Order: sequence, then structure tokens, then C-alpha cells
Amino acid sequence: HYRKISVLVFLILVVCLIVFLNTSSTKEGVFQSDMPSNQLYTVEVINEFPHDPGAFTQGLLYAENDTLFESTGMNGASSVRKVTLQTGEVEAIQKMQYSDFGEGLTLLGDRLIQVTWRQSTGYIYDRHNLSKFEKFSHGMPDGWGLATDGKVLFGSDGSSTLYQIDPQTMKVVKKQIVNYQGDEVHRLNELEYVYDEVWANIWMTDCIARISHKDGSVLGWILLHNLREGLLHNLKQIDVLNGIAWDRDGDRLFVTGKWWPKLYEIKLHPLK
Ligand code: DDQ
Ligand code: CA
Repeated sequence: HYRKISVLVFLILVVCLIVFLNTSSTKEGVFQSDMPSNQLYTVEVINEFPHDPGAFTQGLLYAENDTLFESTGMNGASSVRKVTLQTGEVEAIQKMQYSDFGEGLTLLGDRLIQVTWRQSTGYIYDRHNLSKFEKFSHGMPDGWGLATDGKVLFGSDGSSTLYQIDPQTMKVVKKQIVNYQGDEVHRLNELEYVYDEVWANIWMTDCIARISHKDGSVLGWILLHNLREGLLHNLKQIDVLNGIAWDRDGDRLFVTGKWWPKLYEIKLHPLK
């Protein structure tokens, strides 16, 4: 009798293990292949959506139900906004005062946290009405990108340093120099926490670096120059690629740029 029970328990464990192994490999959604096998990836556009060409995108994140939050820069045009993915429509907006230049944005619980350019300060907004904000100081010399793993904030300041900030105290708790095979990688811009890595737009390039937050090493590069080709017919000026948002539950990846009229859903393919 006991032997029967133990065989049954063993079989249940085996089934659980198989189910776990199958569901835990979520990487196939965006990557379409095993992640570490290649260091260079190109992108395939799965969907394109309208994006406000007046948005000088400095921070982008996916919340839920096809809703994005976005931070925009430029004095007089800086804001935090809630955006509908499919239409690009701005559902709610909190405009910033003229002296503030919006930068990186991240969501932790109900708090939307934003940093500003050329200042060591930022604002916290209520995600539900974008109001009730409070001002804070952080330990970075400048505010560029912001992301979170739900525990710490990851920040960039345009240098090669990836900062980790305690969201309770807003103090810098860790600094890492980002490097690719030993060479420093400068101009880290907008950030996103994806698959337990920190992904960064590299300012003035069409590249995204996949950074290990364990040691600051660049694990791979995503090359997005082909997105710009789809925007060339556009007569209005566009600026750099900036803004990465990951829908963790749906395993979807979105990117856009400053003043770009489009936002793209992409998948990655290893460079042949
Ligand atoms: N940053 O996103 C790279 C951090 C800042 C880019 C700012 C470029 C526009 C400069 C306009 C100057 C107006 C004060
Ligand atoms: Ca982001």
C-alpha cells in the first residue's frame, strides 16, 4: 500500500516538473530562440502603433490592459502621461513646469517615479490620477533612465554607470560600470528591466544593450537601425531611438523614439 502511494507521489512530482519546465521558458515570446546563444540580435516588427510625434520620449513602460506610461522631455513640453497602446491616444496627462525636463520613468506599486534632466531630483505620481506628486532627491549626478525589478530602482545618468537606488530612501546603494568585453559602454539612456536583465538605449545610437545587473557586463546587443527606415518618409524631424517597454505577462516588447510618430512591437532574431 505504501509503495503504491510513494509511486503515485513520485509520478505527481515528475508531472509537476515537466509542467514547470515547459511554462518557465517564457523567453521564446520575444526572443524566438534561446537567449544566450548569440550576442547580436536584429528586430522584426510585429505591430506598429501610432505615437504622439510631439512626445520627446524619455521614459516608457507597459502597465497592463494595453496601457503604457510615458515621460516626455523638453522645457515646456515635459509630462507624464497614460497612453493607450493601440491608438496612441493620451488618456491622462500631468504637465510639468517649464523648468523641469522629464526623463526616466518607472512604476513601483502605485507609485510612478520619474527623474529629471540636469538635476538630482525627481517626482512621484499616483498612477491612478497622475496627481498628488511629491519631489525627491536621488544620489545620481543627473537623471536619464529609470527601471525596476520590483525591489530596487535601476538608474542611468548618461555615463557608463548603472545605479541601483533603494526606493524607500532614494539613496544609491550600488554602482556598476557597464562594459562590453572589458570596454566601457557610455551614454546609457532609457532603461527597462527585461528577463532579469537591464536593457538600455545607448544615446544617439540605434542599439540597445542587454546589461547584467550582477556585474554590469553587456550580455548582448539589439540592433534596431531598420526601424528608422520606416520613418524616413516622414517630413517632420525625428530624434533618437529611446523608450523600451516590456509587457511581462504577455511577453511583448515595445520600442519608440523621441518625436517618433510610431511605436513598434518587436521580436528578436539572432544576427546570421
Ligand atoms: N537626454 O535625453 C539625452 C538626457 C537629454 C537630451 C536633450 C536633448 C535636447 C536638448 C535641448 C536643450 C533644451 C534645454
Ligand atoms: Ca522603460
